[in-house]
Amino acid sequence: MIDLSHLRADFPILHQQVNGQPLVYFDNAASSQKPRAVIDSLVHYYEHDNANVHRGLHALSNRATDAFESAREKLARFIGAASPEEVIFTRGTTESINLVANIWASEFLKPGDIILYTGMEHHSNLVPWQLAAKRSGASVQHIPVLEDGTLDLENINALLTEQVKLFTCVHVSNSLGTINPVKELCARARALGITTLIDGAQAVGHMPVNVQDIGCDFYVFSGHKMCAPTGIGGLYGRAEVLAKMPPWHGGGEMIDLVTLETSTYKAAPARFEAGTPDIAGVIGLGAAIDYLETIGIDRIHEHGAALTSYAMQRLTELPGIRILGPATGDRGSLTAFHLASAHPHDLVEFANTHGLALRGGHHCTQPLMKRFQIPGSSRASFYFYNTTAEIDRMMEILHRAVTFFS
Ligand code: C6P
Repeated sequence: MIDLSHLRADFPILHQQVNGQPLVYFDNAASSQKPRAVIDSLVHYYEHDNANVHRGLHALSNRATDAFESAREKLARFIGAASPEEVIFTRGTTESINLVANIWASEFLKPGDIILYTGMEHHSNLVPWQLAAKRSGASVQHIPVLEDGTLDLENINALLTEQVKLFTCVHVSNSLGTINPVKELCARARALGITTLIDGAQAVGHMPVNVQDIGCDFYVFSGHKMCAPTGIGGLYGRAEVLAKMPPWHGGGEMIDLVTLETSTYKAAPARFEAGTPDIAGVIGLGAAIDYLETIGIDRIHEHGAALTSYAMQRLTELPGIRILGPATGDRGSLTAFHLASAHPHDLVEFANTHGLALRGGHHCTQPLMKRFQIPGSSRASFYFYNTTAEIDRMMEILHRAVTFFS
């Protein structure tokens, strides 16, 4: 396994005790920690360049605009978009999906159409489509999940039909760690003229992502899961698709001309970014990408896969454990499990008393918990600053928990 432990020095928050024990932070799928370089970029912006973007003709506004637009360019390159104009800044995955489910759907969904998603989607990629279906008279269908945590694609030809207008799928499941074959699924959908949206919340910043290679129409993600501040994220939209979409929020910066009767609108991305954006957040996201690129996304992916495989191997030591998701193959950098002896909430509280941050519950995937007939799961999710020594520490604590709850 490659050793990235020296990078821990870049994360001030990791060097603390929780409940008298050294912090082990294994809740990265909920939100990652932030390196000093990202924190410093926010301080630098507020101390030197703070001004509104795209509006001013003065030095501070020009500097803020340059930093803001340069972050868009970095992001476009990082996810393999054809141009920065295909990248829209949003508050994150949830807002990006809601944008498409409101704006694209209002234009293109009609009664009788089908929205196809999968049984392993986060609520953020279910509820907006259910709302869109209700508004438009379309219906929703799903691809089932197999016992091993992969998609059941046996009947895909019966599900992915010409009646489907939108197909959406999570790239990496936040509850199973499954990496879905999004490229193959998008190619099938595209052949039928179906618009596609991929939820990359657990993929961007953890593994190489290239939206052109995937061949999707939309790709959504959150900055806070990839070292950037909270409140900032992105929506990739293929230029041709964005050009056909009406505006989202109305307000400043998204218009060409406004009269008292009517308005005309700018092209993407400005058309979808009304009002003053989260300038500091965007600059922080740019700094996060710089930071991740100095490490290398392949190394980050390799390290996450090695940690996950080590954790999964060690977790089998625990009596009565059920590990969710694929047992072999490439996985996202997380592992979720259910212990017969303890409710996930009790287990996570016990872990916290020992300084270990896990997440317990349904992880905003209630249909998946129902599918596996469990009330929820406990989840350890890793990032490049985590170590095998921390997994060993987790195992000590989990062994104690098994004794405690039995
Ligand atoms: N999952 C987790 O602990 P936001 O909240 O908009 O940044 O991301 C929503 C979201 C959408 N899709 C997937 C696959 C996700 O994992 C998440 C966020 C967190 O698993 C919070 S529930």
